Order: sequence, then C-alpha cells, then structure tokens
Amino acid sequence: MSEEYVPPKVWTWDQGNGGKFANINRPIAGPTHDKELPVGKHPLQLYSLATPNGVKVTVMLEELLALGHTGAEYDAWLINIGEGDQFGSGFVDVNPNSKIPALMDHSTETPTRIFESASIMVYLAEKFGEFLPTEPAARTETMSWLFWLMGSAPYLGGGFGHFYAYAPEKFEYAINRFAMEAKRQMDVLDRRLAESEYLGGSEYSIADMATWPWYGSLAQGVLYDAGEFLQVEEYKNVQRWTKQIAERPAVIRGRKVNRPFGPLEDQLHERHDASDFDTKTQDKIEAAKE
Ligand SMILES: N[C@@H](CCC(=O)N[C@@H](CS)C(=O)NCC(=O)O)C(=O)O
Repeated sequence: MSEEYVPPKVWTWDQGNGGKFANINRPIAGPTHDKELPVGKHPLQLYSLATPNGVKVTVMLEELLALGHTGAEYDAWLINIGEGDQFGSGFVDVNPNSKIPALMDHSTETPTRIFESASIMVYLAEKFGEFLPTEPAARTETMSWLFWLMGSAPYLGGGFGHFYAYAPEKFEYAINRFAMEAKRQMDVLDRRLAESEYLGGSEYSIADMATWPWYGSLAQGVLYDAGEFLQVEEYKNVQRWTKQIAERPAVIRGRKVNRPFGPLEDQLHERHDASDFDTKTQDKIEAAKE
C-alpha cells in the first residue's frame, strides 16, 4: 500500500498528478488564450466533441432533421479538449464552464448562447416542439429522468470511469465505491425499463437521448471497457432499450459527428451538411488506404 496521504493545511495545485487529464484540469476558470470561434452558414452552430455529453446533442439534432425540421440544420465544429480548445476566449464566451457541448443559435434577434447538454436539449425540444411531452404528467416524468441522468452520469464518468480507467493508480477503495454506484444506477434504469418502453414513458424523448450515450455505451461494454467487470449483460431491460435506440438512423449519424477517434467509418470530424456523412467519411477511408 502506498504511503498514507495527510492533506496539508492548504491545498496547492500539483500540475503533474499523473491522471489522464492532468494537462487540462485546472483549479481556475476563464480563458487561457484568445481564439475566435468559426461560424458557418446555418443558424445553429455547435462546438463539441463526440464524448457521451457531446453525442446527446448531435443525436438530437439528427433526430430533429429526420423529422423534417430544416431549421435544425447545423454546423458542428470540433473542440479538441485534449488540446485545450475549451479554454479559448470564443468558446468561454459561449460556455463559461469551458466544457463541450456548447451551442449558439443565430436565428434569434440577438444570438442565444446555450451551455450544459440538458439545457441545450430542452432548448431544442421547446424550439421545435419535439421529444418533450407537453402534457404535464408526461413532461414531468421526462424531466425527472433527464435530471436523473445529469445528476447520475458524473458518478459514472468522474467516479467509476476515472478510477477504473484513467487514474494513475488503481485505488481499490475508490473503484469499489463507484463500481457499486454504477451497478446501482444500472439497476435503477433496468427496473424503470421493465415497466416502460422508454425512460419518460411510451415515447422516445430527450431523457433517452441524454441517457443512452452514457448507460447504453456501458451496456454495450464499450465505455471504459468495463462490460465484464460490471456484468452489464445482467441488465436485460437496459440491453433491450440500448439495442432499440442504437438502431435508429439518427443515432447512427449523430454518434459520428465531431468524432476524431475510433474506427474511421465512425468518424466525421466536422459536420456542415447532411451529405458530409457520405462524402467526408468515404474520403477518410480512401486516404487511409493510400
Ligand atoms: N454537465 C456538462 C458536462 C460537460 C462535460 O463534462 N464535458 C467534458 C467532455 S465530456 C469536457 O468538455 N471536458 C473538458 C474539461 O473538463 O476541460 C454537460 O452535460 O454539458
């Protein structure tokens, strides 16, 4: 066991703590450098990366487009958080919290900034009148599950994922604590999905779109490579829901947007037009062959 840590009287910032994100984590907010954000031709400008939090929004935009809402056309710009793009002055103006996803809506009288993935989803749901029921009981249930996700996912990502996959050492206490919580959360979802087709009720909604990139990926065994460790196959109803959502064409497209990692056929670094899914992905595959 490593030597016992005794916290000093005053905490100080150890810049090289060895964790995977030590180079981007800071105890202060605000920009580190001046950098304007690009603005494309569509009213909606998304600045993001295909992490689970980013995928929530690109799936939603693709779902809106699939329903024929042309006003949901968007430019998606890549924010490379490993390179510190989230600390550029233009990005901080859109999200003072320096985290993806961040959205600008240029169709309003003065441009509207929206940050926090759930806030973006509610904004889009209300703007286009989709994926959030208006009947009070159904709306409340949907919002409850959306807020459940926003409160729960940090335990999965910042807790379980951090200590299981990213921390410089394997700390048994931390892994046990957060594995227990991750499994408890999967059981919460499994029980809900035993009684209801989707999280909010009988309709697919923003609660599912927000939850699937986290707990669906965990159920598929792709998040933190933890499928066997957490025995995710046991959660039969989560498995059913995960597969059902994974097959949606808008989900297949949305997952690819702003993805600079993983298999080439799943990567679309920037998205400015629906045709980008065919042409740019194909270009990349051809270029890799040369
Ligand atoms: N609660 C936020 C969380 C967003 C978030 O944690 N984004 C991460 C990527 S998944 C990020 O941008 N991290 C960069 C950093 O922490 O510097 C949301 O849902 O929008």
